[in-house]
Amino acid sequence: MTAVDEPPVTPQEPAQEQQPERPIGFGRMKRKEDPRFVRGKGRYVDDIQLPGMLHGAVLRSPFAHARILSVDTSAAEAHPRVKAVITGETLAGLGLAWMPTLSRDTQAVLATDKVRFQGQEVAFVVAEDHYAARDAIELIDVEYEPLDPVVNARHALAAEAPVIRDDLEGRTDNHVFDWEAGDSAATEEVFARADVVVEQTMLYPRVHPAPLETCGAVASMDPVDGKLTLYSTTQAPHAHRTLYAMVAGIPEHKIRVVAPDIGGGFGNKVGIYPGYVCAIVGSIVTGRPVKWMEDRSENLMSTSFARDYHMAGEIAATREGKILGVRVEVLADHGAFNSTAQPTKYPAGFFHIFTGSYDIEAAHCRVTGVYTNKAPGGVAYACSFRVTEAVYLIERLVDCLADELGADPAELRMRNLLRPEQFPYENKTGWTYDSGDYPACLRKAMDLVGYEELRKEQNERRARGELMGVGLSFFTETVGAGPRKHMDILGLGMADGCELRVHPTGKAVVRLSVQTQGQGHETTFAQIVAEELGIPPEDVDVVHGDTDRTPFGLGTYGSRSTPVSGAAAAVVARKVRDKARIIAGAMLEVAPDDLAWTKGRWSIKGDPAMSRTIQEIALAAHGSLELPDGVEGHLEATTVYNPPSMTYPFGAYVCVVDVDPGTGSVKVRRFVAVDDCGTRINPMIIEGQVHGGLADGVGMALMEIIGFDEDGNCVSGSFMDYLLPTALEVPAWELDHTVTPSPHHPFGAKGIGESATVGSPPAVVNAVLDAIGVRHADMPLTPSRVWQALQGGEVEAPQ
Ligand code: MCN
Ligand code: CUN
Repeated sequence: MTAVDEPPVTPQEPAQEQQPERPIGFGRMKRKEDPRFVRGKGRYVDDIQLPGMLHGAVLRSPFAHARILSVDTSAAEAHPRVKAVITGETLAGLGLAWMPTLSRDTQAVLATDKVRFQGQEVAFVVAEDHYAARDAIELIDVEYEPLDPVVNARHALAAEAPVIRDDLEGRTDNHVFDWEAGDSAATEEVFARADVVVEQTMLYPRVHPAPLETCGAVASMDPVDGKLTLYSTTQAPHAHRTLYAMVAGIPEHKIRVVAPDIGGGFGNKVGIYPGYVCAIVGSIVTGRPVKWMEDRSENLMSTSFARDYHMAGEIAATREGKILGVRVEVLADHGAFNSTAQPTKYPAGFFHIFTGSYDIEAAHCRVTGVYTNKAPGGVAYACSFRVTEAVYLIERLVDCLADELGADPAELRMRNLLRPEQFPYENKTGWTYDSGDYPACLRKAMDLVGYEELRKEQNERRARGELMGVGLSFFTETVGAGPRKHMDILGLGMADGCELRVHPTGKAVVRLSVQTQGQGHETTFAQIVAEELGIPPEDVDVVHGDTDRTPFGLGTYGSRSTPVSGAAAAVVARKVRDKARIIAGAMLEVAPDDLAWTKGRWSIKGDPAMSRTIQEIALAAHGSLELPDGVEGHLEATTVYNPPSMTYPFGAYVCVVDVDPGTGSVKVRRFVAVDDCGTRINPMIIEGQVHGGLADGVGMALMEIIGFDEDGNCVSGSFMDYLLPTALEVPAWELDHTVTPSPHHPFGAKGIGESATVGSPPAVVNAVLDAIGVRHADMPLTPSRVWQALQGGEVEAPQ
């Protein structure tokens, strides 16, 4: 395995960079974790087998809204292989029937009074094996009194709507929160003097992260020492541990949360689900380990969905196409419990980045959250906390404006993009974008796709009655939450610890608070340390996903690992390097100031032959060398990195589609993506992240929706109904990049994990609408919806 930067291996990888990629540590290194994955030797939660382990299954509500009249568990309890049946009543006795959510609401662990969405957890059976547990939940007799459900966010706010959260004291409606950002008076003023105002309502439908591995846990409470070990599918082991301690009253040092290999998270594994809590309670009451793994339908129907944002947007501009203002009213459907995961101050996540990448005079947004009889969760699915919705809004509005003005959408964007000299740029909702050269990025994408020729081709095809479309999107993301003074989740500040220890033989171990779900942290974090210490990345072991073995931190989501924890890894390595300098000074009998660093060694200034490598220094640090006063032996350091600000990756995407006028089916012919995530650690991993995100975008734009019928039945509970894109639906991606380092990150990196999911849906939608000459139709643009739009009729709104 080498860490050298290989020459470009695909035509997509350009020969020249704005900044040359660094030769060691940073580079196109093969993933250290893959040898175990490609051999089927990954160790996932469901692979864990503990002696005496029992199996749990959840009984779920068939109704979207119903009162629970009685729960009879006697037949299930009589099942010979059943060890325990837990109901809401059992939990109420322990004070555990309700748990706090990440948004400071409460969520029923097991329903006691009412069920509030189809698939809600009602009872939990623990049995000798998985099949017996499943059989026994069928034996539980629950008497329900069905109530009217509300699945439409607008209806939920009507005066006559049934009150879903009557458990909350004094609650007489389904309103969750109101939140606004920007300056409404200034926005009104620019709208009043604008030549053109375009309005467009749009729905970003409810979708699902749908990770390959569903959610699950193995809970093991040791009845002797009172220590709970929880193996679980979590993206945030430390935050989960603290929450379990707070909720269950188990002392925090007696809880160990382990996230072993995770088969994809995509945001689905940020929150705490009732199943985890039930597994813990099951282990406490039986005195044996309990495993709970949900199946695919349970995952799709009851765990953290994403989006469900009803947006009424307006854009104001001059006749010449200078954008003046944007405003938007949003109705945010949060389902039955407000359990979205985002920093406390921001109930609408980072939606306030809806001014996008443009130089706009004024902007204002208002977001209203509502309860509906649908599964709770929200935000998740590679979203950067609602940046997905914000980017979709602005990128659709810009295309609507182009349509209104008869302008070319690329030219309109180019004319309004922020210019490089405007950075750092404070947008109209008060967020400071760190760095960027947007026009260069868009130009690169247009050149790569051959924009002008495509427009010519489109005109020729149109003349022949063929439907071809070209769609653009230019996005700016905000990733890397904190700093801790502005950002917390349930009071836990968003900063991340990191520990680095160099062993006597020069091999190192770095311990992280973040956790990979497939992003390749075992490789890229080794590369960061390798780069800073000048040792091979193979010599750096990355430890993560185990609260007993790693320092506290808030975990992986919102593409925060590289901006926050990656920064921590660099900082801690620099601390080690500084300490190594003192020790090298003692070894060479010179003052540390007389030493200069060249990769991997400290040498006497002007006499490079007189030097000590990190490995030599590590051995001496553990040996009998006389150290200066106040300097301790060994070579290690710890840090807690509190990011000064967020990082702002960006990109320009161009999608080319062909639409079949007879069937409305869409073929994505080409997709060009030019991303900028600042300094790049591992280009191969970045490309993998972008490929996955682009596929997500094509899926959401064309296929994916979690839908409901009028009775509140979820009609997308399997992969037969919830369609995911496969290799057949996506083109060979054409990638390129620019590199604009973040000025406040130790080595200039920004996040990349969600960029393509955030940026690609509007490019695909813009392309399809461009092909069919329709101003707007809501996602997913399935063949039937495209066909309806082509017939000129109203396209039925998805539910
Ligand atoms: N990277 C890099 N150079 C940069 C930035 C990132 O080489 N300048 C590398 C990182 O070192 C890391 C990967 O790219 O190995 C992603 O880094 P980052 O952008 O920091 O994102 P996170 O590691 O925090 O991952 C979270 C992000 C999110 S929030 C979702 S959702 C998502 C995504 O990652 N879930 C994923 N990508 C995923 N990819 C896989 N395979 N599985 C998931 O569940
Ligand atoms: Cu929003 S999905 Mo990712 O932040 O875990």
